[in-house]
Amino acid sequence: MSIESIDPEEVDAADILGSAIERREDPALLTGDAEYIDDIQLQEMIHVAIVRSQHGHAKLEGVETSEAAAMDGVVGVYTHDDLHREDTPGGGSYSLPVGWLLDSLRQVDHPILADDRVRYQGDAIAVVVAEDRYTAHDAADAVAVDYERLDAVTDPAEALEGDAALHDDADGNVAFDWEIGDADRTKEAFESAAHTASIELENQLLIPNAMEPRAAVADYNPGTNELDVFMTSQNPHLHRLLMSGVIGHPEHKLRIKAPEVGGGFGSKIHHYADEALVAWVAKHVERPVKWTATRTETYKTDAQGRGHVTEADLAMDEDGDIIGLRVDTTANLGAYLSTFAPAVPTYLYGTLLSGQYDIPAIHCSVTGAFTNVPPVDAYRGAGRPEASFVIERLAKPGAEEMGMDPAEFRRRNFVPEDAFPYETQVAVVYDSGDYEKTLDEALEMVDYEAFRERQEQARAEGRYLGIGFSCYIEACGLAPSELAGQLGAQAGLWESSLVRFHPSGTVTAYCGTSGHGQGHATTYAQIVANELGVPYEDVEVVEGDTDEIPHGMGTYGSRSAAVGGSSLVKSAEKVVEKAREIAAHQLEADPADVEFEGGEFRVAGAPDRSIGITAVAQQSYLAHDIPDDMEPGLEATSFYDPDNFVFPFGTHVAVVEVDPDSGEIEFDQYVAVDDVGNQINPKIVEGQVHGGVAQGIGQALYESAEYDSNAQLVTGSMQDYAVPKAMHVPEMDTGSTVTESPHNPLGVKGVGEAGTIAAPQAVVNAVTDALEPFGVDRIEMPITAERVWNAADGRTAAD
Ligand code: MCN
Repeated sequence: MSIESIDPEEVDAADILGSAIERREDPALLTGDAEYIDDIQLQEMIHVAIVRSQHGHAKLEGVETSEAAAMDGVVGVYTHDDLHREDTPGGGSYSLPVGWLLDSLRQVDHPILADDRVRYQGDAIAVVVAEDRYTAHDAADAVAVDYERLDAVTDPAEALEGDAALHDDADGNVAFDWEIGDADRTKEAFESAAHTASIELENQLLIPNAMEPRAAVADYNPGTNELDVFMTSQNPHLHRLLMSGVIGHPEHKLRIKAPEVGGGFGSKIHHYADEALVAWVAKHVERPVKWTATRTETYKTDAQGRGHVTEADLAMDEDGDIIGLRVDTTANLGAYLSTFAPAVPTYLYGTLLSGQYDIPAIHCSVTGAFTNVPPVDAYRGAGRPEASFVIERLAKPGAEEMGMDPAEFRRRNFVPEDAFPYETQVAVVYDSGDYEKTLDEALEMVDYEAFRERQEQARAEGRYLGIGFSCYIEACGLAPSELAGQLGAQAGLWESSLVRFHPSGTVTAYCGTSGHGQGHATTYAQIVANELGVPYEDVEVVEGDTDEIPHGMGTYGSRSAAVGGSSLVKSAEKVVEKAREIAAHQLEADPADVEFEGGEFRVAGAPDRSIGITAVAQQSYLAHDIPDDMEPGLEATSFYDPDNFVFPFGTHVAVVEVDPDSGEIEFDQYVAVDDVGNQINPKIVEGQVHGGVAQGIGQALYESAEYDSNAQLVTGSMQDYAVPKAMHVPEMDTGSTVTESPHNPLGVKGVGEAGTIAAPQAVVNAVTDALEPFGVDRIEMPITAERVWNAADGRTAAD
């Protein structure tokens, strides 16, 4: 079941919002006409290669650059001492910033180029600049680094035992201790519980896999002191702010532009050392500079995701009502604190542990651990998949403990439909929801009644079918600034836009988000065309360039529709209000009597007295027939800062068949019913769910960043790190319900991370359900054939 996309010309203007029109960005992406960072060619451009640590943890005894520097075509070789000098702008610190602060956070220095110690394989040591990329890489190989190896640790729980101390300022490798909820109340709940269920989980480290590796082109003009940086960014304005501080260049003389970046999945939100280094080099050598990471380099240095080790317990009363949840997590933060890292396993995790359930007592404690892996930060879902994984994995043994059907156990514990807005015990207020509705639709789509019979029959034939549920919730539409401020964020979380009519009547909509695959050029044009009543084709969308767009907070946390889209509505409304005054002036009516619909202003009660908004736009620039006190032109800027997150939700159900002999897992069905509020474009929503589920299945069955005992990455290429291919991803049956968010003008909730948040536990629950006759209740992700085989090996099916 898949939604057909529609040619926008076949859609009535009045129906453009909510139509499944084709993505306008696809032709360029599919024909090679789109411009990525690596396509950028500038005159006199030179190339950078970064010398990286070969070891997971080592002291630097010496870095010998003379041979590399003497090679033909090498422009320069720079190490820590060249960058981090007292007389360099920025005071020579060049430490990378951390945007979110926690009370107990141990701030550690993160130099752009390592000083006397490297803390993960891939830590940057030196930068080589050469006339071409090949020479740069050859010269990088010629830099001789003298290492003294140190003990390394990659497992966060082991790191806390004090192995391999990473930072002088972080005793026992503890980055922070954090808790949320009510410990006493939760203790009492467990003391009074009639039943409990427990689980131990690992949520493995994942490597994001964007199509274009991280890359940057920097161009400095010494005459104007202007520094242009084209880079794989999800977050140009914030990167401009942070980079200006890191390299000491004035923010207003720094331009960050993100053309097509090949996706990001969160990995391009953070401020990395490498892009700042490229900017520094361009300024230092006064020539345009390009750096494109090799695939292996991105595997070793992109911020990774997840990395949790968790113990969790559920307390129930005698009827099966959940009365308490206790969670204890150790989170891997990698070698240094990445920009948003402290927020991910805390505020984006602990606050979502209540899931779709009405749980009266919750307590969660999290310890962040430094380890010898790259910094760990946001990866699609960022904290919310980990939370959903805990509660939805726990719901299975919870139901079993009660002898209840897993769907019914969930249903009886759902936050009821009439309880919204619902304040959880972990500090968030769910905006709206109807959890039974998505469950019911999913049960129908999967034909649950027939399934248990099918399962019985299959078992009798020696075939093992399993069903897994995931009733997920997430918080997205990342804003509001007030809340972010309370949580220690060092930036606001509003979004800003500018809607501009040109004199000919066409429109450009500028938005501070920075789409990188989500179809914003299409959906934003739908929003603006609908608000202004102009043809969809006449609206152009511009994102991702700090020189063109006044302000912005970027794209992550599935915020663009709810926050960016709402900002566009607000700007468009301001445009309409100004246009109404011009129309009233021209129609010789009171603005209060002028109605606006479908792009036409009409005098109430006199439908023949009307003028279209494009004609008004033209008049606004001619400026000789507008109200006296009015400035010419027709455009408006707005900042939109909502009251709350939005809370999309849904039910995903996986049905798998597991062969305990070969360990193979095959999908029988995958049903996804998501509620993302009103849908601007159902085809794009479906595409986002498909992509997200594929990544979630990737985590459940295939992907893992694996390190050896020396912290060497052993899954450092696409041959070893198993990103699922099309044949690994099942046909999905997608459905949806609509529960509007009450607090944004579009009534939308985000969808960009929904599938990734929902899928892993649906699959793992399905596999454990299939293996239930073998007594298997725990199996770690990725569930490889070997793991299945080992789990079931030697056991006999009870039936
Ligand atoms: N949309 C809609 N109706 C809704 C909600 C959203 O039509 N009710 C549309 C939006 O207008 C937008 C798209 O769906 O075109 C996604 O919107 P939203 O959920 O607001 O998410 P963002 O645009 O902010 O995207 C961020 C999100 C995240 S956090 C990750 S990670 C992610 C993702 O999007 N990375 C992606 N999807 C990705 N898709 C691609 N192709 N590549 C990535 O790197």
